[in-house]
Amino acid sequence: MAFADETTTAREETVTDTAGEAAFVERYPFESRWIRYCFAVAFAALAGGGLFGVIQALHRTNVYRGIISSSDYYTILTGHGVLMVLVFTTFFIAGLFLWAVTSSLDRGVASERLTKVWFWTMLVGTLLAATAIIGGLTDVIPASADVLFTFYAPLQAHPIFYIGAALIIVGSWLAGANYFKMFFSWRSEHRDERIPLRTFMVLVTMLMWYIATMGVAVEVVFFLIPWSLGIIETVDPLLTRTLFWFFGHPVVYFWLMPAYLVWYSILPKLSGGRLFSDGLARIVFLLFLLLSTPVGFHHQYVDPGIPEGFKFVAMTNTMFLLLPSLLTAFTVVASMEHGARQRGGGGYFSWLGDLPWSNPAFSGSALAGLLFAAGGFSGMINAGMNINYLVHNTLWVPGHFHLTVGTAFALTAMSISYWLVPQVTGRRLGLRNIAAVQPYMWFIGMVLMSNAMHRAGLAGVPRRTAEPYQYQSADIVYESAFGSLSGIRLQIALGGVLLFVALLMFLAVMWDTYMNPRGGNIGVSGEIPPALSGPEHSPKVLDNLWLWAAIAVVLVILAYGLPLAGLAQDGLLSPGSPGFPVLLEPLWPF
Ligand code: HAS
Ligand code: CU
Repeated sequence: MAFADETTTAREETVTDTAGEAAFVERYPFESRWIRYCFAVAFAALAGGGLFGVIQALHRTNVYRGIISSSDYYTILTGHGVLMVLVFTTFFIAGLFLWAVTSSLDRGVASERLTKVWFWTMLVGTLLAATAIIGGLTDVIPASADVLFTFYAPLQAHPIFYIGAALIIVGSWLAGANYFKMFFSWRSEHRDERIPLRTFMVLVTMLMWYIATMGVAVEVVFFLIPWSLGIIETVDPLLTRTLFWFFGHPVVYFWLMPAYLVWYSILPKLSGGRLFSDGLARIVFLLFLLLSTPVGFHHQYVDPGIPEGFKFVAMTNTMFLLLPSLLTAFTVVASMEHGARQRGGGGYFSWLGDLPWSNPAFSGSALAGLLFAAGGFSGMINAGMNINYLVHNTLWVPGHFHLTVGTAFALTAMSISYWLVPQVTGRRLGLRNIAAVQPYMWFIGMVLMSNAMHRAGLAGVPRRTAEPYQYQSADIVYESAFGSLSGIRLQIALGGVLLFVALLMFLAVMWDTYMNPRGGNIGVSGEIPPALSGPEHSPKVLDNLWLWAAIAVVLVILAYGLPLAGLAQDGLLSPGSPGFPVLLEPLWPF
């Protein structure tokens, strides 16, 4: 498959080349360096997380159990989850956002020191948490953290795991402060202008993030850290779970909104056209700010002790929360169609063939969108209180989130790196033929794995288990209706291996790019054409970020005030539970 050069295939009148305009790295060398550092940590986490992923896929499907023993399964699963959804995501997003704000405001960071501080805070946090997790595999490190990425009490990790997680979050707050400082300095010179779209998207995402992380910050700082240090003896598992899910749902939009930033601002240009509507994009982001947090109880439908009425409210809010994604499906596909028609495409559907499918930055983002549509539908099923009882805690749920965070986010991040990394390094993309195939490899692997996971979940196969035999009785019920469970297990393992190969291909391309010489034609243009319907067609009140943030806070208080007060009524630490397993290892040398 040949790799089409975006600058040569796109039509002149829709995507202008930036001949003469300095590449991003030359204009913003400081920002580029820290974006590169963020991406380097993100890709290292992806490599480690991917390795853990394929090991556990082979182990739990019984295809190959020679690498780990089942007693290490939860260490590997925790490593996979934390590296992928906390480290890879957060660092990639920090770099992407720095690029988005810098390029759309056309100005560098307001404080170089702050940039270094947030990066190092997040990195130290990552190293602490990773040390605790790796400690589960070796006696050399007297720590462990086999608590999975949801770190539910009463499962207890070593304190450095929680301290590390807290530092990652504090670092992300400081990164947000950095973007806001850049915005304020721009605002002082552009009083009456509309906020440039990419900066608007970053700021709204960060406001949502500030509200969402309050839940987990309270959980970790006031309960889990003192508890793991032995300062308090018990915690209330239901209260801490509720605080976790206060954060745990909106965190998924912290992953999705950066992917949407790419789909709204870069994908239309890669398609050869322009974004359909700037105003609609702003509304979508504001809807996420308003509705992301008051829905967390949809992860706790089966938790006893939370009145059904609150769960019902969360379900209703979740259904409203489908709206911004459905609007996105319309706007982004319309923009792609516009691009295809600019490239000479026609017909109702045949324009799809005129999209630049051999450009991996395009194909990866589009395929990520396509699989997200499927992930969105399984999300709708999760969200129904009654149907949730059928799928909760089964393999259906990992099937769902590998399509969402594992594809909508991860594949978009990888594919847009093919476009972004040349700009922040000044080097031409390496191994272009491998890059052109890589998104398809991910797509096929994920279709196999996630489809099989969904089906296994319907057969009652539980999630979070190392043992394929535990659910053998389900085979009898299932075999006649849907095929055999052993076939499903094989598809999961095969999909997992293909995903791992795709991941290695991505890393090879990044490495080869880094080895390319700097300077010359980097093969991509960073210019992004304006929307067909620009911000002037939407009301100015959309840019009043403080108003929307205030409304979002009120909605959170309405959704969470009473339930939290109810949980706290019998005391904040009761009904209490001691930690399991009990960890009383010395804190130092670790
Ligand atoms: Fe979810 C569980 C409900 C979205 C992640 N979710 C999870 C977990 C994770 C996760 C990690 O209500 C597991 C947590 C755990 O460990 O326990 N989820 C939803 C709903 C949505 C949703 C209603 N989830 C996400 C996103 C995630 C994510 C996004 C990460 C990024 N989820 C749930 C529920 C549970 C849950 C329950 C609990 C389950 C349980 O019982 O434990 C919605 O936001 C989805 C809306 C999406 C759509 C799709 C629109 C389509 C678009 C595609 C456009 C196409 C393009 C390309 C651009 C309606 C936008 C076109 C290409 C061409 C070629 C034309
Ligand atoms: Cu959720």
